[in-house]
Parts: sequence; structure tokens; C-alpha cells
Amino acid sequence: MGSVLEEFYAELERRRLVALWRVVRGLMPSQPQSRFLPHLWRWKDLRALATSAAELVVVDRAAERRVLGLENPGVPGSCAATPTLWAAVQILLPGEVAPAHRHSQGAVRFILQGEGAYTTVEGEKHVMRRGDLVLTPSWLWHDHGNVGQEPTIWFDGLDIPLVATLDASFFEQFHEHAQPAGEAPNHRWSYPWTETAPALMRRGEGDATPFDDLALQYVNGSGGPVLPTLACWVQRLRPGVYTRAHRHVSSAVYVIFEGSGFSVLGGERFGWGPGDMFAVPPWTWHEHANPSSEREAILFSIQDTPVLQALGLYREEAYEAHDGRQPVTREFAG
Ligand code: GTQ
Ligand code: FE2
Repeated sequence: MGSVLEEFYAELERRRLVALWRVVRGLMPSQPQSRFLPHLWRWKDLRALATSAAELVVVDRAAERRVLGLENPGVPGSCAATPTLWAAVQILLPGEVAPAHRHSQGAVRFILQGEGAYTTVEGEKHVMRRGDLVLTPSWLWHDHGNVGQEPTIWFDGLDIPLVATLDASFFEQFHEHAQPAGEAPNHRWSYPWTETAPALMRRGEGDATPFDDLALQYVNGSGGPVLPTLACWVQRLRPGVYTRAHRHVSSAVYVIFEGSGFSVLGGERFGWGPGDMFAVPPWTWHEHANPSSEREAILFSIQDTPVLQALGLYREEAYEAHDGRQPVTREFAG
């Protein structure tokens, strides 16, 4: 029956063709229209559910990692916190070894709780203590063990969604459960908190930035980001600090290491405390505040900035109205 035009569109579909004028606004919006939403995951829930996972699931070749990923509520089924970033909590019990493997996805771990765990990266053993950052760059063998007395919980950040979009995933299991491991005297793939904390505390008034207060990037030997796809930062919000808002096309996931405060993400106020994690999607206004009169707040974050920069797509914008602070229209209830 249909009109000539309808028949034309049907023929396009049969020939696997698409008429740009019917899809262009969605494909090429005037600015990013992310389906990803700002969201916060509470430490209380993360720790409780990780602990349940530890009771219910053993770590072996069937379930190689006991990991709970933060899935963005704006994109159910995405297995992603932001368009490019996988963020997760991983728990390992005393005596357990998560088997050795390697993959094209790059990983970072930021340790939150427990003593006595280590990650072996290419045969080098890196201890994991609270506040340490341990890297597993693309395609390097890695296994995790816990030789301590208590469960260890850490934050995982990976570029899984990016690699999935690019269909560039490779994965291999090591021929043994664990790698033969030696010491790692030169910390090639780790940044101990014992070095990070003093560097962060040495920052003062003169180093403050309007959007992040006192922030430090973890850098590689050449001063670049820790991974080609992912940058890591740690920042101190001094007591009473209320940063200005900005937005950028890069996305991020934050982990609260110490202190409490709130962030305003796309007009919504997210209160946070130790262990909470939140996602900032691309092109979302965000600012952070530490209303405490005496306590510092310390935030760790992963950012996909290197990807956007490498591709010539990076943009950022400062929020100019209202003294650089967003009006709060909602309070996050989750
Ligand atoms: O610990 O090797 O969160 O391979 C996701 C994939 C952790 C890991 C994750 C992984 C790992
Ligand atoms: Fe892995």
C-alpha cells in the first residue's frame, strides 16, 4: 500500500542503507547528549555485597575475579560506569589467589581496605596497602593474591567499554594458576600511598585550582598519564572548599578515600563519605565541596581524558553563571 516514499525507505532498509537526514540529529547533536547519568554507589552497599559475593562465589578458573562492576542506571546492560570506563570493587579473601591472565584492556587498582594482598605484574610482586595505586597495563600478565589475615577490597578501573566499542579485546589465561613472582624494587607499576600522601600534603594555597582544589596526577616515567586510555588523579579538598563548576567531554569515576562532602553533578547534589564512588558522564557540569571546618577530603579518580586528547576531541568549559556554582535542583536519594 505505502506511498512511494515509504517504499523507498523500505528498499533502503533491504539494501542495508540508511538515509542520513532521518538520523543525523541523533548521530550528530549540537553537543554531547549522553545517556549515561551522574550516579553514586554507597560504600555500605559495595562492601556488604562484595562480602556476600565472597561467601557465595569461589575464585577459580570459572570466576577468575570476584568483582562487582558499577553499572550506570542510564544505560542498563552496558556494563559501564561511563561510555569508556569500567569501575568496580574487587574482594579477595585470605589465602585466595585470583589466577593469572592478560588482556588488551588496561587496569588500575586503588586499594581501599585490608593488608596482605599483592598483585603480580609480569612476574613482579606489588604489595597492595590502603591508598596504593597498582597498574596493570595492556597485555601484561597479572594475578592477585591475599596472604594476609583479612579480606582485601580494592577499586578497579579499566577501559573495558572503550575496548568493547572498538572490538579490540584480546584475552589469555596463563598456563599456570599464578606467575612465578619476584620482588618489585623499582615500583614500575605501583604508586605507594607512602609516597602519594606526602606529595599531596606538600601542595598548598599556591597550587590550588578552581575546579579541583589541590590535585595531583599520577604520571608515568615520561610525565604522561598512567595508561594510554586512562589517567589517574588524587585530590585534596581543603576544609571549607567549594570548587567552581566545569564540564568536559572526558568522563570520570571518583572514589572517596577520606572525609565527607558533596558534589553537584548536572544540578543534582550527591552527598558522599569514605568509600563512596560516583560517575561523572561526558559534558556534565560538576563541582565538589568539603563543608567540614577541620577535615580534609581526599578523592581518587580515573578519567578517560587521554583518549579524548589523543583523538583531538577534548573540550572543556567553565560554568560562568552564579559565581561558577550550579543551582541545586535535586538531591540524590539512591
Ligand atoms: O583484576 O584482572 O574489574 O581482568 C575486570 C577485569 C578486574 C582483574 C576487573 C579484570 C580484573
Ligand atoms: Fe585482569
